[in-house]
Amino acid sequence: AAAALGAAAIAPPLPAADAKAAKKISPSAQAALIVVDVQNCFVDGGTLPVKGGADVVPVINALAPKFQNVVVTQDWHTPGHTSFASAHSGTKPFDSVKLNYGNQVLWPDHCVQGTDDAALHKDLKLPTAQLIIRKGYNKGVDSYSAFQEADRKTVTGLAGYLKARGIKTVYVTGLATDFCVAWTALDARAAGFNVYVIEDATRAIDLNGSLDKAWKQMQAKGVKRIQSADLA
Ligand code: VGL
Ligand code: ZN
Repeated sequence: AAAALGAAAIAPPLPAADAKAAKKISPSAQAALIVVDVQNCFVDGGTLPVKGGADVVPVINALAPKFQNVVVTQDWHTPGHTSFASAHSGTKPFDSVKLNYGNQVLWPDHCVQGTDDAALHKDLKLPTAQLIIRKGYNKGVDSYSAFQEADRKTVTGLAGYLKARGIKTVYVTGLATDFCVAWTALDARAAGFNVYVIEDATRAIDLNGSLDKAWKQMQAKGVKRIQSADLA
């Protein structure tokens, strides 16, 4: 107790709460905004709607002009894709099965290549986006992550692209927080990037506690959880 009192006596005064709140992040030229799967399939009227999914659109539209680098992803499945419950007899959407590469949640048929369901949300305004990366196009392997498919071996090329362009930090937004956003953020960390997830620019599916689990995993790996208001 005496030591604690001593430490308190010499500790510098804490900065005022408002001084801390005013310190905002300005994304540098070495930062990229990653906009994950803001597609018709994941909003109301789509095949795999995420609750409140469309609410991320104005938040992301306001964030994009703060970035010199913007990358967009699209879930882009073949018809009969292995992540669809319809491809596995005796299953229904949201069941889990074991496939040759590991556990797979089964989904309704969604984001099929070239369909309107797989198109980007019409109100998304990202005129400066430099790359659209499509994922999940191998029929027998899912890909939540924008970096690596679910076999944990096949890469999409995104890490190489970002590194070749000198990007060091990524800010991940989009749908869904607990699946494609979380896997993208975790793989970005594993690839050596500084990673932020902008929470209010995401919405979750939250299947059997998946959202809580995803934040815990991200926190454990050093992914930083911020709000859009934290950016200048
Ligand atoms: C996603 C489930 C299936 C996502 C994609 O974008 O989070 N979730 N496919
Ligand atoms: Zn999918």
